[in-house]
Amino acid sequence: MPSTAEVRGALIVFEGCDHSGKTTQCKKLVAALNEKGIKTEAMRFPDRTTTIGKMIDGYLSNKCEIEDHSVHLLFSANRWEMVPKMKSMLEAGTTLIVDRYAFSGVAFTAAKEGFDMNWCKQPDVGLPKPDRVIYLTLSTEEAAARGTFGKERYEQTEFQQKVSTNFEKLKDPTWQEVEADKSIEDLHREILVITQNIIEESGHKPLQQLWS
Ligand code: NYM
Repeated sequence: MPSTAEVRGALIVFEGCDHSGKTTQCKKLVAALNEKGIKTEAMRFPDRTTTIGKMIDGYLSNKCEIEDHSVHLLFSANRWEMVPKMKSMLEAGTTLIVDRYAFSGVAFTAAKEGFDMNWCKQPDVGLPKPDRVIYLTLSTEEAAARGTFGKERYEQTEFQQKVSTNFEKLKDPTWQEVEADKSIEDLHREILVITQNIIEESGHKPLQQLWS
């Protein structure tokens, strides 16, 4: 069990549509922060390594069907199962860089027919609240032109447009919107400055609860 540090780590979440560059940026950021001596770990949701995550992986890669409400709850359960680990790492002073979180959960499920955003939020109420959401924006056309779009479930332009609209509805003034339409290095430099500020600001503030 890691011990409690004087200054807690920051909880920083990356959100955005598929292929907006989140994963690349998260990896580079974790490496850069550690190089600067800021203890940092990467996390991602869904975490496909757990029992629940393996079910989600089967669903996303179209190997199995899961009813829409049920899979929404599985995505949420996949976050809750990580909460004890997240809390103990944050308390031990480790900053967490998280690739997707509950906002993806809501934005993707609410893009399906017959889903209400408020219903979608409920299972994630009370999760650790991110100190900042870094929201990478990119036009759906640009995202579609980047790589293997269309391989997994949800990777269709029309669906992604609905997801984008939902992210816009979820966004609040604590989100930091960053235009992702630039080179990997330029975007990285911009994000590194932003995150160092967040880490400094968050260390002495208590961790809050999401949507409660
Ligand atoms: N996704 C992700 C959801 O539908 N609900 C969630 O709660 C989360 C965290 O899974 N298309 C979707 C968004 C992505 C897909 O994500 C897999 P990734 O980052 O490509 O592994």
